[in-house]
Amino acid sequence: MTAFPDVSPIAYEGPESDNPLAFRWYNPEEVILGKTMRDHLRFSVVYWHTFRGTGADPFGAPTLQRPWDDGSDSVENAQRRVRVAFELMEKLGAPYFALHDRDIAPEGATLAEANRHLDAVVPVIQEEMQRTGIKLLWGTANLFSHPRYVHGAATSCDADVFAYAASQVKKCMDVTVALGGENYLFWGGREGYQNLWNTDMKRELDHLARLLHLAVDYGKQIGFTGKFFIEPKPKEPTKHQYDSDAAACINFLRAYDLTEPFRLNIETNHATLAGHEMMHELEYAGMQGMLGSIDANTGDLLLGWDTDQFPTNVYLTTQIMLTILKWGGFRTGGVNFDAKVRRESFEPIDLFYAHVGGMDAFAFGLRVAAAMIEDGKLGEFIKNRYRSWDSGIGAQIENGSIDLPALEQYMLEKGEVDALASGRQEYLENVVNDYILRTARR
Ligand code: XUL
Ligand code: CO
Repeated sequence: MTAFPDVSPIAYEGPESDNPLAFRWYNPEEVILGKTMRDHLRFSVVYWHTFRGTGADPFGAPTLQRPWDDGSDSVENAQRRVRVAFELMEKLGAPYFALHDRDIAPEGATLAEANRHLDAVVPVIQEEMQRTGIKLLWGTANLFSHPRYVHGAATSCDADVFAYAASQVKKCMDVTVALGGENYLFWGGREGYQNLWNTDMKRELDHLARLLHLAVDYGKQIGFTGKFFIEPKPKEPTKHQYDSDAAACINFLRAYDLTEPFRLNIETNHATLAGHEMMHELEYAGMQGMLGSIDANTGDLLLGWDTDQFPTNVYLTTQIMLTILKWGGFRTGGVNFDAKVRRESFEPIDLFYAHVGGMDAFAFGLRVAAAMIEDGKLGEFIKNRYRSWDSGIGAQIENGSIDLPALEQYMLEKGEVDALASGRQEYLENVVNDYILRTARR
């Protein structure tokens, strides 16, 4: 069976290609800054949007044509979907994928039944992973779709809901380990609140931390050696998500002694919803040593919700790759396309256009970022801007060898600060455009 008979494996054809199903910039074997593009980017396809998305929205019915999917909740349908998923990922040359437990197998009437469904699908995934060499970037439990999670999962007011969520996490960690998953993720889908009149925030956050500690402890028991991720998002579905942005997540992890096992998975559209640029979120996580992975997508600035569009903006991907390289590149993380084709793009082939475009946009961004780093002009500018800290009074302040009276004495003698230099923002934005345009012309 083939779901995409007309699609051959996507090949690198270079910038001059006009084949819509070829890479212009992503050349997996090409070495950039000492590493292959494949190893820099570690592309990952998500099971949920790509194989479970239907195109339904609050105003309309499903639109996406998925001829291999009979729309049923049967285990056979789930197993067939696995074969299609691996055909797509193999043809894309994506080395990784990511999943929720409920993406790969149907929910059950009881926890035991849901677990049995997983046990029936996981061997098919294992078989396809072996056949293709594609690996699992991370697994996560869906603790937000089922009505039992209406008041939250770990942060529910009902202790049985916590117990159910914890059981789901346990099983999903078992599945992740069985599939050799490199990380395990928590996105706090309904971990937040709508109204403080009915909410004990302190107790809810204590419970959230309790679940994460239970997962870390269980990971040790079952030999999970990967990283745990949490994924910041400020709103949607709840008005106030607890994991609202990188700074809030890091503060939470630090407050509950979880910074060692955890890193952040930063998503572009979530950064936008938090009122930050993606580059800001990455820089903040990076400087704290907490940058783990990214969910690659983009929002629409004219829409205030999580549209999860595929990223095509090379200015954005340049900023992302520059910041990721700055903080040492991906270790266990990768570029995970948490993105969906829009409901108007309903043919199966649109899944290929979307991923090829996203992969190429990131490959292009990597090339620009590498040029910026190799040339060093931008780095030099920042270094030079802070040169007053490298010696004299600046160095004394930084190394803590001067107190307030001594600082006052210094300034009393000097009288006023020396002339300041321009921030040169427009000049620098022009330099960035030069790097992008030169990379495109190369
Ligand atoms: C939701 C979101 C999730 C997580 C995994 O906005 O990004 O798909 O990435 O639960
Ligand atoms: Co995400």
